[in-house]
Amino acid sequence: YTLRDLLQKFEFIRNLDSNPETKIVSLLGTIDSRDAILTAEKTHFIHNDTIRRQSIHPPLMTINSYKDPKKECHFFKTNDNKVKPVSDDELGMRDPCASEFSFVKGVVELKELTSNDNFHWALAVLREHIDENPTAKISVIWPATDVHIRRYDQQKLHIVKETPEMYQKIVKPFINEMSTFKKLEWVYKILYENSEQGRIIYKHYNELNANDGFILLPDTRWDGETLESLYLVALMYRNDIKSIRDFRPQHKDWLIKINSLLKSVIPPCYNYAIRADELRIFIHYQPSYYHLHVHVVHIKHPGLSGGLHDGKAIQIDDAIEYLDFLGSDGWNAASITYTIGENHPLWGRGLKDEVQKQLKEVNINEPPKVINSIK
Ligand code: M7G
Repeated sequence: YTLRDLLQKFEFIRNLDSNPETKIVSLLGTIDSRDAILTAEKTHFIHNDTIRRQSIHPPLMTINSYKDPKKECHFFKTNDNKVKPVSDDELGMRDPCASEFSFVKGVVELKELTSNDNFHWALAVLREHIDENPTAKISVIWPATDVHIRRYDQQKLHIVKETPEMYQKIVKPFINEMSTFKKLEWVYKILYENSEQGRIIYKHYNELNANDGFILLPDTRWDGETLESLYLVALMYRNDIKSIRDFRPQHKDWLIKINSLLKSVIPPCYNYAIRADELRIFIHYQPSYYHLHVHVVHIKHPGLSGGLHDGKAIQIDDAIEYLDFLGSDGWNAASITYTIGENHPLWGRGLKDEVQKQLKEVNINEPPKVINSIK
């Protein structure tokens, strides 16, 4: 099925989540009687023409070489698959209002609401275009598993301090169950079967040292249009690190190399419209997928719907730095505090009980059943 077919067959069941800040809505439904999650996200406004044209002509990827990524990344693939160097004109910033798709020149309908003193409000319809100014990014997960549905469903969050003992007893067995080929198939398809090949931004791979390498590509969360919500993901070839818990001092040099490669490769890919120190580079704990991958996000990214802002993100710089202090067992020996939703399987599999135990140990009682009742 194409995404258009999937949309036509979608039968609504209920709302999963909606966030007016991030302008994302997720619905649960069925397609051919199997569960489906439909997500729509409004795209940002045009205010930098250069970036939009970039994403239409994605940068040419570099293979096996990161010696001079800047140079390589100044070449782009055009739609008819030719390689073209970037002109000076394309490198410069433009007047954001000049575009016929901007919210200045691109207003096709306007309904003035009110004005008061020096304040004026109106509703507007803007000119849209599928390449130049698309309205929204739509994605479908089908068939969706229970894990997907729980992940997207609105849920109550809790702060958990996971000790090394809790990791061994509760989390590690869960991670082993989640590390099957089937659950990580999309990762292997990108790494080994050319899935999403046209979207790859950078590939660092050397057959003699395959474990060293990674593939950098846009995360499905990114609309591919708005630089300020840039969201990339770097998938590592090595499969011996399932989560940050497996980081050991001997991984330090490698992690440092990955970190600086990401910082040096990404800015030229986007015409230096983003700088290295505007990139938030982090990993999640708990992640949804237990195969090492690194998130790279623009510092201005508004809300990461259950990611950065709810305490799952560990900056890669911190993860590296701590290896100096954690001893030979690395992150295996740390207590890690993070946020987890009640729908996460680990909450029911023991984290809930442990949190209650920890609170009792420091004499924090359960809240009374009725709070602030007025007699
Ligand atoms: P995570 O930390 O395991 O999960 O990150 P979480 O962020 O959901 O907590 C996995 C990342 O991979 C997420 O940012 C996903 O949006 C992204 N991702 C997931 N899938 C299935 C794909 C995919 O097929 N392609 C791409 N490019 N990214 C994906």
